[in-house]
Amino acid sequence: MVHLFRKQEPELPDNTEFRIIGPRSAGKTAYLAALAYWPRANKNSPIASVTPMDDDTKRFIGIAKDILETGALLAPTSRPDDPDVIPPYGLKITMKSDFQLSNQSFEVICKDFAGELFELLRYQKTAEIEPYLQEYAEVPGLLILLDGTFFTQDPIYAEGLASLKSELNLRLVAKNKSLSNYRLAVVFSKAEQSQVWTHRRNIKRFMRLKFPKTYQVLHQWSMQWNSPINYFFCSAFGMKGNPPTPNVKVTSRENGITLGIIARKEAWRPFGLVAPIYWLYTGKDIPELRDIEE
Ligand SMILES: Nc1nc2c(ncn2[C@@H]2O[C@H](COP(=O)(O)OP(=O)(O)O)[C@@H](O)[C@H]2O)c(=O)[nH]1
Ligand SMILES: [Mg+2]
Repeated sequence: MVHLFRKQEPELPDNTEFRIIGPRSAGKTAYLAALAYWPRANKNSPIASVTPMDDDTKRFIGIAKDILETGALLAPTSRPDDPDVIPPYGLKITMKSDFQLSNQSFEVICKDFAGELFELLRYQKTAEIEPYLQEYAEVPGLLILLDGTFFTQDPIYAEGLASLKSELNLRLVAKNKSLSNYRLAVVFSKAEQSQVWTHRRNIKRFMRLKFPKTYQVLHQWSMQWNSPINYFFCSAFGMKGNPPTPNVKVTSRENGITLGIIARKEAWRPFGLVAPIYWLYTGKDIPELRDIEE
């Protein structure tokens, strides 16, 4: 019996590491911080808990709280020459049993990489970042995090992603890895902001309207590689109250970049953080994990 039951489980890849890539200030550190700290799930959320698996991750949770509550450490994430020195954060994500998801709990490992990498890719300065490119090609998939509020970056995102695609292609082929197994979860951050929130029900339409060049590059990428791609919205801060308003005190909007901290800590509930990760590992898109309310 046990054997039969096991056979029905979709297989998780052996390697449940992923990497986040995205431009500076897209919210990569905030995304990981909110995920690790996991303040308060919606009572209807399938997620029971997110727990750290090691001391580095526990320490990161302490920092995470400061990042999100006080805006501390919003200095750009550093980029050592060797990504091996960056601690991998390990998180165990556990689902509530009543959702009967086939993977009740799973462990993921991720590193917080600097946004500068995206810029260097765009300028095709790849020699400088070779060890990072090797890491991207080692993991089974990437979480591409883009600033959903920064529409004018569309051509820049498109260029960076086009370069990422060709660089990854070279390295996957060199490693004898199949392109068609490589997964891309594309996540638009800051989705509690009204210019994104109004599109929350139709992400493809949002992309066609606001990020058409980016969408074209990503769509062609997945067609050419015949590889899985999926699109998500997320917010490290979430909404508060009824009717819902962004739970963010925007501290500045410098050159189009939205910077902010949590407005009401006791109402803090990020959304959409686990859906892309669950999809990266299982290929399943669970609407409740997207957690977008009316
Ligand atoms: N409104 C809003 N701001 C966010 C969100 N996530 C991050 N930010 C802000 O975006 C800025 C850059 O975030 P950070 O995580 O340092 O970006 P990184 O450079 O990609 O690591 C900070 O001021 C964050 O407070 C979000 O979900 N909503
Ligand atoms: Mg960062």
